[in-house]
Amino acid sequence: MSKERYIAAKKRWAEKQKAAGVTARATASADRLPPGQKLTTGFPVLDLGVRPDIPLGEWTLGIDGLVANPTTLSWAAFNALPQIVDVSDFHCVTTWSKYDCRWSGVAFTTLYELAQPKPEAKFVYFTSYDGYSTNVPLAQCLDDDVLVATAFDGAPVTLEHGGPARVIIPKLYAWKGAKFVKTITFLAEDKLGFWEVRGYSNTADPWTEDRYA
Ligand SMILES: Nc1nc2c(c(=O)[nH]1)N[C@H]1C(S)=C(S)[C@@H](COP(=O)(O)O)O[C@H]1N2
Ligand SMILES: [Mo]
Repeated sequence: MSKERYIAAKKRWAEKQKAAGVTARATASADRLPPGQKLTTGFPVLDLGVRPDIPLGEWTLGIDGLVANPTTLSWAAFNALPQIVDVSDFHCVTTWSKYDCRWSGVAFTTLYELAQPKPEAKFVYFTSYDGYSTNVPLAQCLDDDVLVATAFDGAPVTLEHGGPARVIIPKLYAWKGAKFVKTITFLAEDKLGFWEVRGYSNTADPWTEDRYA
């Protein structure tokens, strides 16, 4: 979380506590749930009604656009890249949040270093095997908690949750993370994705309830 967001969250928390007549902090997680969200312990599934079951032998991840080194990675080549584990909270725009999601896979920064985007590249456009797409500024993709995940809680990401590989961008509403990811394209200009052209916010910040454009 950026310092500004952290301070804003603390300020909202303080105001809530004051309104409730609380003088001492009661729980450590009061400022962890973004405004308008409800905590769930389950894991709802959100998709377009299509779950493309790609055999691993046919799966590829393409990295293209404004890059010095365009690549198409096989499942074996992708999994041979350095792996990371990141625990993060998940916020869906439909108001559910899930804490402590333990994802593992390849850091976005690793794919960035591999592809060597040109200086003009400022945006990233993700396309998926189900026809979904979404777009994110490159700077946000380079946060150290952004990854292409192949496992959740130590087990392969299931098909319903976007396996074999899905994008996780914890600081944004979850529609910015493409399940069933197929291609990562680096662009100079922004290009709106599936939900972004249908009225969802382009910036998608859970802390400011930046839900719809
Ligand atoms: N390819 C693809 N990615 C997608 C979606 C989708 O329909 N297709 N839905 C998005 C939305 S709205 C959310 S909340 C999360 C849901 O992830 P989950 O089904 O694992 O909870 O995936 C996002 N990524
Ligand atoms: Mo969502």
